[in-house]
Amino acid sequence: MKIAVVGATGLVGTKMLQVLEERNFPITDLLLVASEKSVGKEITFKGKAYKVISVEDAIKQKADIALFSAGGSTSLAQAPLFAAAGTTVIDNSSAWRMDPTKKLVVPEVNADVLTPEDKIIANPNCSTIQMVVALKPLHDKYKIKRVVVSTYQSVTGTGVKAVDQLMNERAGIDGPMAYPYKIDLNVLPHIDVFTENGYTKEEMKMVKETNKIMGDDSIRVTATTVRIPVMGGHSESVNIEFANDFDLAEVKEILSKAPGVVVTDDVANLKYPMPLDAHDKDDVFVGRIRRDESQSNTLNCWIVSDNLRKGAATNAVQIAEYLVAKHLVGESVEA
Ligand code: 2RA
Repeated sequence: MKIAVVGATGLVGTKMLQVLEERNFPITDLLLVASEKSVGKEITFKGKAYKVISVEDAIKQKADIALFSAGGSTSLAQAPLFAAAGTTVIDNSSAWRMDPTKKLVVPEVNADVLTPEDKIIANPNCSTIQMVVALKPLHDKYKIKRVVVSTYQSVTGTGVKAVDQLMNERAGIDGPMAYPYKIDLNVLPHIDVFTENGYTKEEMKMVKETNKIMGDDSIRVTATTVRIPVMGGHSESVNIEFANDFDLAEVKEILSKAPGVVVTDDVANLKYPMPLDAHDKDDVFVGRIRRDESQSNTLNCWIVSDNLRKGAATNAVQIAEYLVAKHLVGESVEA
C-alpha cells in the first residue's frame, strides 16, 4: 500500500507513523506531507529516512490511503483533492465528522458501514472514541437511553504548545500560553469554544458524534469536558441509563470480552484505570464499574485511554487496516 501521512510533523501525525510501524502496516511506499516550512525535513520510518514533500507533490503520487491530521481547514481544502486523485482519506479533524455524506468510524463499533465508495472517512473526536468503544457492547445488550459524561482531558489533546505550557509552569518558566489560564495545579472547564447553548464545541462533539457512530439518535447524551494537567490520556466518568435492568457481574463480563476494552476493576486492591497506565497503549481501560444507586437501570464507570493513540492515530490506522482487509481500498477493491 502507498500511504500518505498529512500533518506528519504534528503530535498525532508522529504518533500515526509510530503506530503504522508498530502494527507493521503493509506499506510499499510512504509519503510524508506537512506545511511548506517543513518540506525537505527528514523523518525516519522503519530505519529509512524520508523527506517531507508538498501537498501538491503528494496528490500527484496517488497514494492508496492518506491519513490526515492537519487541522480542519487544511482537510476541507485538501482531502477532496486527494480523493479526486483516487486516494482514500482518513481524516482526524472535525471537518467531515458531521457531514451526512461522510462515514464517522470507530472500527470496534461501526466499521461495517464502510464501502469502496467512501473516499473521505472521518476519525471521531478522541473523547468520543474511547467512550463508544465501551458503550457499544452494553448498548447491544441492554439498550442505552441516556449517557452523562464528565471528562478529564490531557493537555496532549490540545497539542505541543499546551504540553510546553504545562511543563514550563511546572519548571517555573514563563512561556507561551496555549490556554487562557495556568493549567498546572488547575483544571479548565473549557475545551474548544463555547456555543450558543452554553456547551463547548468539544461537549457537542461528544453528544452528536456518539449518536452518529452508534447509529441511534434515541441515545440522549450530555457532556462536560474539562482540561486537566496530565499527559498520558483522557479519563471519563460515565453514567449510563439503560432501558433494561442489568446484572453487574454480566456487565463486567461483557466489557471484559468486548473488542478494544480492558477491564481494570479491583478496588479492594486499588486497581482502576489511570492515564499513567494507559499512556502509549491502544486499549480502552474501564473500571469503577458500579450500579448507580440513585436511579434504576443505571451504571457508573470510569473510562481511560491514550487520546493520541486509540483517540486518534490508532483508530485511524485501524480504519485503514479494515479497508485493506475487506478489499475496500487500493488495487484489490472488490466492487
Ligand atoms: C482535545 N479532543 O482533547 C480534543 C481534540 N484533540 O483537545
